[in-house]
Amino acid sequence: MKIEYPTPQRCDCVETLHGDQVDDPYRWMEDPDAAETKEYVDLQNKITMPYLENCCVKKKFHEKLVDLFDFPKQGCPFKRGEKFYYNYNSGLQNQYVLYQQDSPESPGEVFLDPNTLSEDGTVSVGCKSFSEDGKIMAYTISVSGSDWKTVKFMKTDTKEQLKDVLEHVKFSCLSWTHDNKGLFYNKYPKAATSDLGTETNSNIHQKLYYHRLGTSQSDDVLVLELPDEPQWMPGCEVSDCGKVLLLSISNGCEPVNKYWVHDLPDQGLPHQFNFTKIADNFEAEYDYIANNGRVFYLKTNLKADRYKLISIDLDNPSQENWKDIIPEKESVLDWIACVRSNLLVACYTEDCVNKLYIHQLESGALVQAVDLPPGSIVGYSGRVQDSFIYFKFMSFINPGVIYSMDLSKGDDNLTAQVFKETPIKGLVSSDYVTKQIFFTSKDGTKVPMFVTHQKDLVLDGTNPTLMYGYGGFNISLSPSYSSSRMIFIKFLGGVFCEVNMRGGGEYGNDWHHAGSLANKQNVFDDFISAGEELIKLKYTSPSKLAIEGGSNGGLLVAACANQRPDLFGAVICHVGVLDMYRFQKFTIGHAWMTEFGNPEKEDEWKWVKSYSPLHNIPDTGTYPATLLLTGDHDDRVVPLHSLKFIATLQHKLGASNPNPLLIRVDTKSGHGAGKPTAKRLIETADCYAFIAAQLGAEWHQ
Ligand code: X99
Repeated sequence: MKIEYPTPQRCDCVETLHGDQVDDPYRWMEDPDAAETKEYVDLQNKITMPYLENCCVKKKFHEKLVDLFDFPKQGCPFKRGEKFYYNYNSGLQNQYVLYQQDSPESPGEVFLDPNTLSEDGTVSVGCKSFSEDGKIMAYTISVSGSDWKTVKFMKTDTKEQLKDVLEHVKFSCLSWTHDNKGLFYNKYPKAATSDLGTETNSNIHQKLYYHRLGTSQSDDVLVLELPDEPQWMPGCEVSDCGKVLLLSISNGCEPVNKYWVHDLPDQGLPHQFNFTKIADNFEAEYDYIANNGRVFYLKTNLKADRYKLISIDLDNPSQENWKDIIPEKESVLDWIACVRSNLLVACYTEDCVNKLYIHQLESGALVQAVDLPPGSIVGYSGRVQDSFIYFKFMSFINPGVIYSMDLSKGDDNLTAQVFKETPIKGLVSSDYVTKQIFFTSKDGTKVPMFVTHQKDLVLDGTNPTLMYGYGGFNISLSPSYSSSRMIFIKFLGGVFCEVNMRGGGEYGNDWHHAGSLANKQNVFDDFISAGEELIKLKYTSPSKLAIEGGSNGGLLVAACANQRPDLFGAVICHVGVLDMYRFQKFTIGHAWMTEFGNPEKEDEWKWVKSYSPLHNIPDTGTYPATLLLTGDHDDRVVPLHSLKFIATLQHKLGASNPNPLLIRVDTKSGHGAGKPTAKRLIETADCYAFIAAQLGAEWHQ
């Protein structure tokens, strides 16, 4: 079937970039408010939507997904004040509901239900932060998936809403002073438009404020501004004892920060802020874990590629006096929490699966390892004042188990009890297997991937296979359950493969740096090698191999499609970063220069020049079937990346390519966070319908 693509105007925008002539004929698409841009989006959707509707498994997939996703899901119970809370979704609710209860075993009652905030579920609740006495909950609201937040407040006993409202909030901390009178948060100077989240202007000059309950936002106390450093972001938290304000300044997405501290009085704020600089050079990351008086325990990567726990005496803070409490190990320390005043719960990543350990706080000595099957820890609760923990475990074939551990009876023979299992619907876990395969990448590096499929899969090179990856920002992928992937495996005979390329955090900061900046190509090489390995092992063949990624993973799949169009049968690219010459100009894009480099510097521009998806689309040849997805309120990776890319792809190859080159632009949708279940399921069914159609995967009931 021949598709007639739109023929958008090509303007004569040409720029000289470090001596190169760079055409940008679709520059006009960078204006989201222009009538031409909106019209162009409509034209594309009018081709894509009917195309997807006509893919033969679309309806079946959606029906099956609605059925198999309809099981209760919940988070770990946590204690605030005298009450317990947990997030719960009965199955298909658009947004999780927050319940309040007297104990984790007693029946809860609805405390905050975001589903009541809009008809279609596009208003979501983000962070929640309780005052120290548990009497007030601050929470953020976001509309249509935008990163912009409104902070609201409610009383936890009567559920009464307070009249306080905080606006212009994005990438914010929310941290209460222990007098329960107010909180610290971050605010940007002003938002540009009324339809928040559709604008593209750069997010700079974030400031740190303190809001006093019962007062107007315009009277908030300015705690810190950094007028000479518009891109720095100053977040803070109050120590568990309430006596110290811990300031963390970040400059981009690299795990490094400045770390400043300030004493807080018992009531109110200091008259003025003169921070003590504990670390002031962006050399390492410092993350507050606990304190015992003036001795502070911080997680850091200072001279520790895979992170460690150190202590710093604030009365004696120079670096030669810092102590290692839990030294760096072979595996990566992901997070640590202090519980029961003197214990630490530490979560590590070992070969891409999570492990939990319990340590003593002061000595750092190991108390015990928690026995778990291979998988991920996807939820945790338990704070310094609690003598219990809850954690949630998940794997590719386990939709979630919440365990509890009672720490009130000493340290001997601590055992995790099953608190809540997730009933698995329509599937028998034991019919499926997950294997971890280590393959050799282009430069000889060993890289792991997980494959999950039916137990009786035949390795004859014909299985529809979906490869997924992210590969950046020190973010690790670990096993997780997905109803749609299980449907792909069970009803389409599929193989699902998650690849742990360099650029992620799976093996520490060195693994990250081996796939960022000048080394970014290693990420694509690893992913391509993973595909070649699956073919070599007879799981699949190029025409049966689909790749999917989002955000930085959208960049991944687009770069791989450009470099190896012969290797893939279908490409699903969600909210991708695709114009690597201009990403830093829009919203929070400047923060990614720590990962991609600064295109305004000639040496660093050369890094992105070699792989920027928009600038490396082949001029001839066959391109794999491609579906781009974005949302009109994606203010993390603005839609213009996808719009310019699809226009260029269709212009260069649309007339000759045998495979469809499509874009789906959702309205009232953002980068992903807060997306209502109804939208998620439709979008997911669209993606798998496209994949099944391109790979020729048949539905087996
Ligand atoms: C971000 O862009 C996160 C943005 N962000 C900050 C925050 O820079 O949310 C920040 C500073 C302080 C507090 C909170 C924030 N991220 C997060 C990247 C990947 C990430 C992102 O969304 F590291 F996970 N990207 C989209 C990277 C390329 C595509």
